[in-house]
Amino acid sequence: MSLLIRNGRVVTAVDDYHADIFVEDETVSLIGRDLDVEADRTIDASGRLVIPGGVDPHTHMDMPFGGTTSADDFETGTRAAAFGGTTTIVDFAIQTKGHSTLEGLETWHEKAAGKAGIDYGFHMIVTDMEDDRLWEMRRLADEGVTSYKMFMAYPGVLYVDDGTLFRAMRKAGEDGTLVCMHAENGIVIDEIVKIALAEGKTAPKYHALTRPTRMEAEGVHRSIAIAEVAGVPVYIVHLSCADALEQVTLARDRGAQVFAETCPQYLFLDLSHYDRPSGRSPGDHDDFEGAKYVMTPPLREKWNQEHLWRGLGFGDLQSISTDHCPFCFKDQKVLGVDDFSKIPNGGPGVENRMSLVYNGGVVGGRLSVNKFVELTSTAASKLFGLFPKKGTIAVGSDADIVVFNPDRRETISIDNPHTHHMNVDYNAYEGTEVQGVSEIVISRGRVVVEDNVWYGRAGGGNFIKRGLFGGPF
Ligand code: DUC
Ligand code: ZN
Ligand code: ZN
Repeated sequence: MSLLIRNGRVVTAVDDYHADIFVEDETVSLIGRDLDVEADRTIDASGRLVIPGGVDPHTHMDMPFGGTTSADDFETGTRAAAFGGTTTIVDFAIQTKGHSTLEGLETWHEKAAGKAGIDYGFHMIVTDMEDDRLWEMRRLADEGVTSYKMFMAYPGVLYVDDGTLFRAMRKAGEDGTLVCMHAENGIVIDEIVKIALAEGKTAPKYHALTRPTRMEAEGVHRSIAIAEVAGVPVYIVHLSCADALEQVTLARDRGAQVFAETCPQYLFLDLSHYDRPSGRSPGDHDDFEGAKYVMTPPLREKWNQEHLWRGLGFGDLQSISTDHCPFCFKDQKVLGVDDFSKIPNGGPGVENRMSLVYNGGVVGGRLSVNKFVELTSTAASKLFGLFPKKGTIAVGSDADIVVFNPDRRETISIDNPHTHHMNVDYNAYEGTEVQGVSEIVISRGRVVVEDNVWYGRAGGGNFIKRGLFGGPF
């Protein structure tokens, strides 16, 4: 099977030129002007950007959490990702406390195999790591799971203490792997939550008000310090605020191997969303609309957003992921209708990331088009051992390619079939108009989305064994 993409403006993290791209089977085999080749199919990309498929290094499909399970599984979630121009995700397998991480990996393989419509990899969430289990970490790396996530938040659930953190970090450093950190002081936060509930503060907005930015900044500072002593690079996930960013910047300025991502929710949504009226009839959980935005870290005061954009522009933040972890408003968020601490934490976004970042970044004059590709695809590919198969368009790379219309506008809405394929009953960006839409999405040489129709198949995506951490960059 061969495919010729003609007349497009090819944009990678470093290039910007007009050319044809010839794809044979799953990879790019030729790039040039007016290519004289025969192909099974030709796509005319005139007036379009031709960019590497998006790489979202932070999703939670089919994840048990908060007494329920995230609403997208690997089938619905990867399909929605593809509609939005993302062709690779790195999801999080979880180690059940007291059990082998290898068992956890097996469980996540079972969840994804035969379901994922695009390629995927796994990080491993480590929930305990005694000395006699440390050998598993190297095994995981050999299995292509070359990064781990640990939580300083959620005591009693996913939380690990500093000793565990250090042990696992030291081993990861020896093995050449990367540690991802959910950096928030969960012990202090839980105390603040107890105080709020005792005072009768139960509404969704108290989720945000009990998680101060200082506690995120403290987690970032502490995890970086421990990582420096352990001798391992660290990647701060879902960084949400200026306070935390300052810690990353300070550490990078003194040469520490620290990397960080932020997410669209922290760039486009803010604290005021917790006070949004429901628009429904009184009595129907009228003051509960804010539950849609209960995620961790929470949305912050709006002024933080300019700091995050600046961090992206200056390179202190390397990547934009989604932390896609959707829960339905009616059936799942409602678990916390009388107590914000019982609202399942997480929100949807995997489908809307590329358009949101293009619109806010490139159209908004904050990012070059190359930087847009770097932040949504290339940097994550490099950090997480996927490059150059993923994250660029080059001879020999996987043909994960998006034909992106930089002029087309859509209004993101649960009611707009062009913007919402996620298996969740609301869209966090409802009513946001974006310019820049993924029109044709190609996964390893196969068109999986065109004209808003799904041509992929459950099981069409492959598990990707990722390489070791290769930075710094
Ligand atoms: N944050 C969320 O909002 N959901 C899942 C896990 C996390 O860290
Ligand atoms: Zn997290
Ligand atoms: Zn997450």
